[in-house]
Amino acid sequence: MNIAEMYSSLPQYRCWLNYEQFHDTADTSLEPYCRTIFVPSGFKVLQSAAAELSAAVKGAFRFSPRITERDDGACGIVLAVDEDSFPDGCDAFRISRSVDETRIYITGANENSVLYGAFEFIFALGCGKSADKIEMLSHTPNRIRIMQQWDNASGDIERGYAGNSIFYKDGKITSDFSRIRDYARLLASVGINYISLNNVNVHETETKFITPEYLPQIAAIASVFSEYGIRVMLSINFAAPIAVGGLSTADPLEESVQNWWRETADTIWSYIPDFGGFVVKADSEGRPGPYTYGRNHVDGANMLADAVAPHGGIVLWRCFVYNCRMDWRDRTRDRARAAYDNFMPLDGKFRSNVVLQIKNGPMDFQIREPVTPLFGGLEKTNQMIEFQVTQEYTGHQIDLCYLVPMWKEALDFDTFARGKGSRVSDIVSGKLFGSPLGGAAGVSNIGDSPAWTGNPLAQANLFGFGRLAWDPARTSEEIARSWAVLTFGRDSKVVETVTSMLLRSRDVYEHYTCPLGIGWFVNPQVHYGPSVDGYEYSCWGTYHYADLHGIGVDRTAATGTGYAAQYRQPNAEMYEHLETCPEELLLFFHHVPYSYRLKSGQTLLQYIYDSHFRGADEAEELKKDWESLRGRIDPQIFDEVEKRLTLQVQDAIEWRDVVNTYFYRKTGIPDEKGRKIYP
Ligand code: GCV
Repeated sequence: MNIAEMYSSLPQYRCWLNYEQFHDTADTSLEPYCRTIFVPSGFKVLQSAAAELSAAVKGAFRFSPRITERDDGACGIVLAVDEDSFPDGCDAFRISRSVDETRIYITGANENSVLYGAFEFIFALGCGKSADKIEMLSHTPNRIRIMQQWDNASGDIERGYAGNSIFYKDGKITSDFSRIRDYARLLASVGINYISLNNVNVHETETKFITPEYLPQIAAIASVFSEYGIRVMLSINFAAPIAVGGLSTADPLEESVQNWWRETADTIWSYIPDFGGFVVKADSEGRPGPYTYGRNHVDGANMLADAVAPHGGIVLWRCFVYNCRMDWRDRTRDRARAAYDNFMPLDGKFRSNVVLQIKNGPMDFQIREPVTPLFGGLEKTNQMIEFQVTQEYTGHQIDLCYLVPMWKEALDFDTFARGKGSRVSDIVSGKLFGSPLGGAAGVSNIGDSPAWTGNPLAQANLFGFGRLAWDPARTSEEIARSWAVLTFGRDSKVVETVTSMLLRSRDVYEHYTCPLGIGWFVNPQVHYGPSVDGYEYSCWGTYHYADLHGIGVDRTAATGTGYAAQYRQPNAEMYEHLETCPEELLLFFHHVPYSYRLKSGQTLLQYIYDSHFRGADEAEELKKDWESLRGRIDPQIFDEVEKRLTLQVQDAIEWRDVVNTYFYRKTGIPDEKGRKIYP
């Protein structure tokens, strides 16, 4: 028995494609259309669309539709590519009904788009939409919507909180593709069109993935994804010409190195004709890169871009480049400045098939950070935004933390790069500056746990990443609600409770962890649980500078590190001054005395105490809300979530007490409300 067969009866494994329960939700007005699916033969992605529709119909109406390519005039669903109706070249689909109401047409700009349309129809079925409300037109502004695995060949996943890799075990690539197929279905259902298969930290074995030793197996995985319109990419080791090529250098300006990469690209594409290209972490956290040879990121990225260009490949070059050997004693240095300082001078110099992949914030996926000023800075370079779906600093998929609201904030952020309304979403889509390529990358949160994401509620983040990458205008609430309906069915108490839990969860997590944008109060390395000074005297550039008077990092131009001045006006001015800086980011930009009065009238210190008491209480409320659903949810899902919420409540209490005690000890000032703070 393969893994998919083993797990396929579990609702937690089926996620939001739990067609069994569509029986309770589907509207009967759609039933006549579902009897026949018309689909031209010979197109593999269209065949996947038909197969998926068929499975959903079976769940909804308990019959299997007839699938045919011959139009015999019967009532049915027609799947068809119609390039002419979608001229802008982006993925787009339309669902429409014929005037005589005998046909539902799902048409798309290309095969992939028809598949996305089919899934949208399936979602409509699952959400109980009726035939007269089925029509819609949807297109994405983002050409690249990529899921990135941080999976290692060993089977471990860097920052993975849902078990081991579904791709690798003990240095070997799996030969059971059943689960990979189901992953491809999940990803395609939310519009993902690329996947990178290995960790950006590329170790010895994965360095060889680009060689004939591993390419047949990578190609086998790629062909599964390709049936769902997803192109495979690989993270590469910049020093591969030395490590596997036997050259003495990886200098990007050396002809031998350029030739090696060109030949390597030719070889890869001979195995995988729709290969996507490379993801590169270079000169970052000890990874090799062009700096070793006195070259810069343009030299490195363009060399790879030239190698993959003849095959239509792209290079996603990460901007997570900073000095990780800093001296905590030196308060003039600031890690937050690094991406901008490193990449702004290179604007306009990258090839057109290079995309700079930029983390949403300037530090590293904290629960609250400003948006990186590189968005709005760069004007002549393809850019995409990187979000961390896996919950490294946001609760390890133990704590509930629905991340879509945070991602929305980043995408909606106004950079003022072309005046008011210059949103990040329009920069990464390419619209604002007319860049040909862009989009969003998500670091995957799945592993081999039965629920994929360990915590079944963390599936909402996987679903949400795709839905937002396809359409950044969707709201956090509509994404949460539709996920809840598709996952749990239409019991309105369940849907309302789960939606509300998801929407509150990011604030709850922030309340009991790191206040007002300061970040980094976590235990080093593991990045879970409180340790206020855990990173304070380290080399990582992650300081809060708390003393007996105040806390926060002065990043102003006037007296601090100057980071605030990396933004365009009026943002730079807004962040520069304590009075105009958004309060949720106060400690990111300013060193603030504990006695400083916030807009609410509370002192900063009292805010820290209050938010931590509040956060711990709110965690308990989340748990109570979940308990109220006992008996209304699949028991395994219920238990998996309950188990984690119990831990979350304990952890929130630990956070509350550690953080409050820390500041009480620093200041000697008690809580105004007389609550228990341990001395
Ligand atoms: C893949 C953070 C994480 C690392 C990760 C790195 C990155 O520093 O802690 O595990 O490495 O980000 O994004 O490259």
